[in-house]
Amino acid sequence: MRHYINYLLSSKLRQNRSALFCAAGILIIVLALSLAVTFPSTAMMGHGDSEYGLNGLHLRPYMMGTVGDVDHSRLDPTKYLTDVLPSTVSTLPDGRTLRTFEIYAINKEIEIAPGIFFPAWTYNGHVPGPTLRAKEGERIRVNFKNLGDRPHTMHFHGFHAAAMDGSHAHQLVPPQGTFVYEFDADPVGVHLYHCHATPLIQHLHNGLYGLWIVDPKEGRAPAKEMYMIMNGFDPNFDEENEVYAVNTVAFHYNRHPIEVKQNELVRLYLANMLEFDQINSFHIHATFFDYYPTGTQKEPRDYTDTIILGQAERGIIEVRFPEPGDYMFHAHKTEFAERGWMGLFRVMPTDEKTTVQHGHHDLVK
Ligand SMILES: [Cu+2]
Repeated sequence: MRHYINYLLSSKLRQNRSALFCAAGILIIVLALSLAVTFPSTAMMGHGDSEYGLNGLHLRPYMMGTVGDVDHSRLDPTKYLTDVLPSTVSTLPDGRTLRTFEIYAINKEIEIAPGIFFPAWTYNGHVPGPTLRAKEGERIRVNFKNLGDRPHTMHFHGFHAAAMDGSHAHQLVPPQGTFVYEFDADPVGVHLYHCHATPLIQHLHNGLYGLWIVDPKEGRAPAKEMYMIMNGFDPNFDEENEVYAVNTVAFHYNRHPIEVKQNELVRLYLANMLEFDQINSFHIHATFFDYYPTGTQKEPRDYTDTIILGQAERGIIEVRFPEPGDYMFHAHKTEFAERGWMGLFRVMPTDEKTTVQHGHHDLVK
């Protein structure tokens, strides 16, 4: 670069006054660009083309993450990770369990990265909406109230009568309206619910989605269980995501690593609800996991460290970390990872002398 600048300032050019101004202008541009390359924070922390673009994220140079933290009293991805919506339980005349949930739709401004606010439409004031969980064969009743300012619905993935689908125009629940969704918890697996009002792209991207999990009657093996929805946000409304995350807040699990114990079985209920982008992915470092698509089968389909998911694809990941330390997990799409979809598992040592295990596969016998 120096040679180029010297060339621009060569005596031949200096003879020409206008060329000198030209050279000085180019020099300033070159210096500015080299500064931007040397000190990315200088370039990224300014306001560029978009107030909410990469610049607005205040990315740190040389390490993943953002500067500062969000207000967790408004939205807490750590709490979301293990929270299930409380339900009331009663017994039906036929002896079956009736499980009742209360859900409301409400507009709420959420903080998706430090200092970046998004006018979300939410279920129960949180994005993602609360996790609904029940046992196979239970009767489910969801008392839905729309406290938002436009029609919304709840559309569940899984088995139910057409009248409970929450997808047709006549099934829209107007502001201040209510509807009772009722169906059997079936089939076993990890599913979704989301609003099905049009335009769908708007109602989904704005935050109206959550997990709906049906446990097998016999249960699953004991594990540390967590809920994760991969999502993204378009705070400048250009129909492209500027912020990516798992459970809404960019880099949250980098700032607040997820603690697990060495060798313990970790079970993730994972779904992709990313709008605008065609695919999303999930990758864990330094180990492999068992993957059960939609959680419907007893045997894993894959033993891998990376899976690809389209919108509404979901599944169960079972993983163990045999060594203590910090392990990254992130979208294996670098753009998504560097704009917030990145986190850490912090593996705490145990005293037990256990076999080194990756997933359910014993590597040392
Ligand atoms: Cu809606």
